[in-house]
Amino acid sequence: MTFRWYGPQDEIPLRYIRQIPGVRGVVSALYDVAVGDVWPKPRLAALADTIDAAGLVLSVVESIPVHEDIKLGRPTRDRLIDRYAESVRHMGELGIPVLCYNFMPIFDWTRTDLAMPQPDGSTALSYDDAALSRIDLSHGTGNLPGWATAYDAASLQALRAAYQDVTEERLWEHLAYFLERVVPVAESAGVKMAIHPDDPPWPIFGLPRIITNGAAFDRLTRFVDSPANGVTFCSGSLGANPSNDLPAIVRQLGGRGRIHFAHCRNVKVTGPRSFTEAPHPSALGDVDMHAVLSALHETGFRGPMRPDHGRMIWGETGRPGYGLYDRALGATYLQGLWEGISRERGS
Ligand SMILES: [Mn+2]
Repeated sequence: MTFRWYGPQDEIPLRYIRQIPGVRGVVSALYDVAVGDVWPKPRLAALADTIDAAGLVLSVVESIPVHEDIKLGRPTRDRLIDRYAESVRHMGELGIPVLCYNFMPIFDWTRTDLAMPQPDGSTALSYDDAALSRIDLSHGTGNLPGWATAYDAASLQALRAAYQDVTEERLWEHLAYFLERVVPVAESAGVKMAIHPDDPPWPIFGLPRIITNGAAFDRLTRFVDSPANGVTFCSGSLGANPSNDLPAIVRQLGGRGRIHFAHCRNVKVTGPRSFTEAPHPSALGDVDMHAVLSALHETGFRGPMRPDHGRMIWGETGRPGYGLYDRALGATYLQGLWEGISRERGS
């Protein structure tokens, strides 16, 4: 069981993470390296040492961001891909086994409300496509929850204009180009690449999104047919679309040994392209967590898992989705479920 930590700037100290029952792995990154720069090996080693000193282990890097020029297929991409591969090589040399990354144009995970009040008094992240369509991006990302300072008006406009010609198929080509060059490096470095599905799993702001379902996972893993070319199974991202059969996706990808990391969280689908993040237990959302973990167990998954996001409970304040308490509850719930499944299956 692992837990995401935003580095020394995180309000949650590693010594607290160490006290969550059964959590031994940390998921982290170098958050102050400019996108497109090589991650210096000494900096990555220092991060791993800090985590090690707390009695934990850096088991996943999430994420090394992919530069927009790579996603856009611009001529500068070759140099950027070389640098990306160099960072992956550094991971391998330090024995960090899994890299979670994504290939979403401009926007990473996106929500329309970062603190939607819930009936129990907690707050949760939520998304509503109709609310998203009302967000005015003409002045930059100031009106988009969680993205306030990311892009000013001019840079966002230029970037969105650049994506006008990038159809889904072209984005797939750019992803294939990237993987053909990075996966062989990852394979020889002993690093498993694990793409995170797009969140939410549909196009937003007119930008293409392609990693949205099991068929996309399958296509991606066949571009470069290497065990190093795998996926992060995120039950919350994929579960936002009720047509995704989560246990079937686990069996399909896990059966081929391509699930290298699992994000397990629950969502309540509240309408078409609308959802609220729910507490982890199956009964409280639309993800059948028992079925998901059973499928993971059955296909031999023994890699790192994390509770992904949590609600804000017990008056906690902090980074939306990344408080301590609800994620800690998620981690213990998931371990209880896993223990039950393991014992029933006699392994
Ligand atoms: Mn996730």
